[in-house]
Amino acid sequence: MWGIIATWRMALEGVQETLPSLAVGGSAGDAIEQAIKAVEDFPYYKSVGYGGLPNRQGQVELDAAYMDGSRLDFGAVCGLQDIANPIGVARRLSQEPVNNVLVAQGARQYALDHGFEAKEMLTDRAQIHYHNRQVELAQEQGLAAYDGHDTVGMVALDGHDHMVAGTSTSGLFMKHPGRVGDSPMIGSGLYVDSQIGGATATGLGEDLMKGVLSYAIVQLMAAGYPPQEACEKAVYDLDRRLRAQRGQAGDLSVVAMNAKGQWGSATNIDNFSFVVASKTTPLTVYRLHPLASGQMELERASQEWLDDYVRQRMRPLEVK
Ligand code: SD4
Repeated sequence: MWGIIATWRMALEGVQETLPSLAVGGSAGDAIEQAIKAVEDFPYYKSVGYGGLPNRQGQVELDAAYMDGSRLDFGAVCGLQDIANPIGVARRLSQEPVNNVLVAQGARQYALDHGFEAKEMLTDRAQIHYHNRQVELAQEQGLAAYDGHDTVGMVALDGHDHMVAGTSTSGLFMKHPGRVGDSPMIGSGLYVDSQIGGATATGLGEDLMKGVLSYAIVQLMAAGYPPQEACEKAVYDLDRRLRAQRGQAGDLSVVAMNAKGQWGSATNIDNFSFVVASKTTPLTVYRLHPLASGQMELERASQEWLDDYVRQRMRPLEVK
């Protein structure tokens, strides 16, 4: 069996690129790195890699993580600036005996020392978004600075029963400098064990971390839950708990795949999209709509919706 599942429609092209290789025994690790790099390199996705939105001081700080589900190797970078592909650095760090998680200047120095490409990651377009948001914040009360954040997270299974997970993000728009979310945190943004399965999350990192959500899903799968039920239970339980204790819950969205290539997804927001393909599932983008019961209504995205998603992200921007 082989398969790959990823958060958001933006992962489609990257995932598609990996399928010829995965189908003939290519490695899950290479698939994750290749697919996430494709998202990092696309300048119009404003929450991952090049073109990612900056923090409130106007600097792009990137978080990424890579986990190998067989050796349980884990590497991550937090607050990395001006390096083209954070996922590659996270993967390289996962192979180190120690010093697997590096932040800020130390992460950047490591990347440069190991031959990773230096690149100015703040685009003109991201600067317009930043400028416009500052104008909007000054004009309108109650506007959330944090809207528009889509982390890419993926889990892959290859034909050698090997599973890998990865994440990459610029985090929340207008975040405090140095702020780190769930994406580079083992167990929260991602977790994978080749004997069980893997999961990855997107949404409000501060809340995703409270449930250590990816690890929780893998533990539910270990206890026998199919991926779909594991995702629904983990998201529903955390959402309910947060609402009961704190009066509100941030965005929580997850995808998971088990060691047999079965997959699942859940969310507490409307219209969370994800991409999946496996030996038995043709490449598909789904849109998810949560029902009051905690179960999910799964809708296959139409070609019109897929095209519109990219058109919206590439539309000309006006300076406010
Ligand atoms: C974070 N979880 O930094 C990330 C942001 C994200 O969809 O996933 N947005 O909190």
